[in-house]
Amino acid sequence: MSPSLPRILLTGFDPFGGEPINPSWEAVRALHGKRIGGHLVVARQLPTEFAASLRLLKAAEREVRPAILLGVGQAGGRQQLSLERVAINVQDARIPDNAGAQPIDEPVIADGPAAYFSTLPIKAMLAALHAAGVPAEISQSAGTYVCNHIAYAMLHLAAKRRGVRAGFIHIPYLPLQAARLRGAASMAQAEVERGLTIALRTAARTTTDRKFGAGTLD
Ligand code: PCA
Repeated sequence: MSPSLPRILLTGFDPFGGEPINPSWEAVRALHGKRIGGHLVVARQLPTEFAASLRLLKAAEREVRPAILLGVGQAGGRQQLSLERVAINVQDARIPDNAGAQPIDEPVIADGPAAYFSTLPIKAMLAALHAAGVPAEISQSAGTYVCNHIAYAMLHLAAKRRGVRAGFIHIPYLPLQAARLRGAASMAQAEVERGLTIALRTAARTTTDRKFGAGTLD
């Protein structure tokens, strides 16, 4: 593996909300060290904590100097890979984070813009996932918890660095979680890893996004 390859900083979270496992970290850690689309993947775990996740992200970004930042998080209840279109400058926690913090209506970055759009080619990524038979959708909201916080922070960091792009993907529960949560949707880990690989390869190779409808009425 050449140290001169451009890098992808790929993050997953530790378990939260009483779950024993977080599928985002399980999938992300499996891609650490892989070469995807001419980039070297560097995987890092972030705590599901507002303050500490931001500190760790900033330190990892300084160390890795990625060309692409992709955050991955669990979205229990979602049925497919969710390519996030937008991150908003608010923290509004329905449950306390893993450090016990529960910010309500506070900004992620005090003087930041209201929102950032993903700078990854989400439509091209969606098309590639569908072509490969991976269930995926565009999501119009990453929520207001730690994932949105990190998605916003990644886009804020990327905005300050020329040519650096960032985005966020929410993933469903793993089957072993869904087995305890009656009726919850799930996706097998191997399929999540395959999907993330396709999404990253497409992101790495696509500079101009495609244009086709993938919006919603609600
Ligand atoms: N999902 C949470 C935070 C950590 C994670 O994996 C969220 O969607 O905000």
